[in-house]
Amino acid sequence: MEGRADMGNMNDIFDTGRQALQEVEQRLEMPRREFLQFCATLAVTMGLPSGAEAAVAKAIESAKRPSVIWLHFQECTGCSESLLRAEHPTLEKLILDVISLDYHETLMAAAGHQAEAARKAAMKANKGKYVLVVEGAIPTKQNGIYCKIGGQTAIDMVKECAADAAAVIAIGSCASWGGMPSTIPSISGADSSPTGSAGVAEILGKPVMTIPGCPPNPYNFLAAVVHFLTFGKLPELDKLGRPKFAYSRLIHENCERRAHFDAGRFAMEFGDTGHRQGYCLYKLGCKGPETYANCSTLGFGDAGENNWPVGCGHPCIGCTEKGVGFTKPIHQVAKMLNVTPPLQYPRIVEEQGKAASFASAAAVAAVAGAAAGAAIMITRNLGLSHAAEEAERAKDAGKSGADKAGA
Ligand code: FSX
Ligand code: SF4
Ligand code: F3S
Repeated sequence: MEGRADMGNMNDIFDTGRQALQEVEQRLEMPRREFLQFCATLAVTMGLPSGAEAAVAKAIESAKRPSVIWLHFQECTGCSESLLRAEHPTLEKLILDVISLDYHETLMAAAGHQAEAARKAAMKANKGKYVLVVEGAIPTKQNGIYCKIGGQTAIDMVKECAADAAAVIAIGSCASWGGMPSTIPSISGADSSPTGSAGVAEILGKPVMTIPGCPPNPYNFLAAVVHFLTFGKLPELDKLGRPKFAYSRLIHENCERRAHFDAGRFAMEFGDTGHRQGYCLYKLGCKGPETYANCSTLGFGDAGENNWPVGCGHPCIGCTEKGVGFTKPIHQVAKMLNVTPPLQYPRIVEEQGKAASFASAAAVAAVAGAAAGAAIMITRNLGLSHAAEEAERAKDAGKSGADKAGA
């Protein structure tokens, strides 16, 4: 993450806020340069203009820690786990310094009645000011009896906690729209998940901020919270409640394998030559072309570049996208939402498939108009390369059949 931070006016901050920085350095037990890089990274993640890192640093320095109540319902705790893997700073430091985590079932020491008392006390003391974070889906069938905490259903608890919250954040796909627990089983007559799992907005009957992903990228959550700290309000959201800074571009638009897609070079099977060479995973069912998220640019877990599903060689399953993740079969090819191929396919060695010539692309574009021509070309290229690959496979199958016959 550090390498991506815009270090723009870091020296100015060093000069003007030395005292405050010394304090924050002690509090966070983090070198000031690392702290400022962290602020710059968050500002870049939020898409703020150069220089905004100073405002972010100031908001964190002032240590106005909002009380956070974090509820857990139907989920795997992967959202919290992924946050625990954020290194700059660690969640532990965030808990102590950026937010005041007053209730979090998996992390708090208190248990039973003590835990419930801590939640009620935090809600009372911070009425109208606390941030409610919900992780996990909420079961609705049979009045919500499938998830109860302290004898209270998830439905009642989320309503009670949301009533006096300054902001509600649904973290993860489960809380955003139902996610994995809302998957309808493929058995005849099934029209909902066994427990009728729903997202927070559906239960509250009003929009909330959502950070979908299974798990979501922790930096998107941190950036949204820090936006709240810095500007006193949540960032701009799309119609699904997602922060636009993270979910306004298709994964396919910024994918490192995009050049292979445009050139018609596809992995056809896990472990085949194309897969080993990092070819596009579209034909293995990659949902990047219909999934909005910043996974391809942000990466996960501070483990360096390429640390995201496609970077690791697995097709994106569309985990951030309602109607795609946990709904479409993993190997079903994606719907192309935004076809933006180049005018001419890159002239590099095509080991699989045949690219159409620039002349034929120009001819189609001239007849059908640029946009329609582009769509036709991409379809044509997919078809051509697919046909070539099928022929190649048939040849291989014939060869191995002949080998076996000869053996
Ligand atoms: Fe798990 Fe969170 Fe997935 Fe859900 O993440 S990583 S099942 S989105 O609620 O814990
Ligand atoms: Fe990347 Fe998937 Fe798009 Fe291929 S289909 S370029 S792997 S996002
Ligand atoms: Fe999920 Fe796809 Fe990103 S599977 S983590 S949206 S690459």
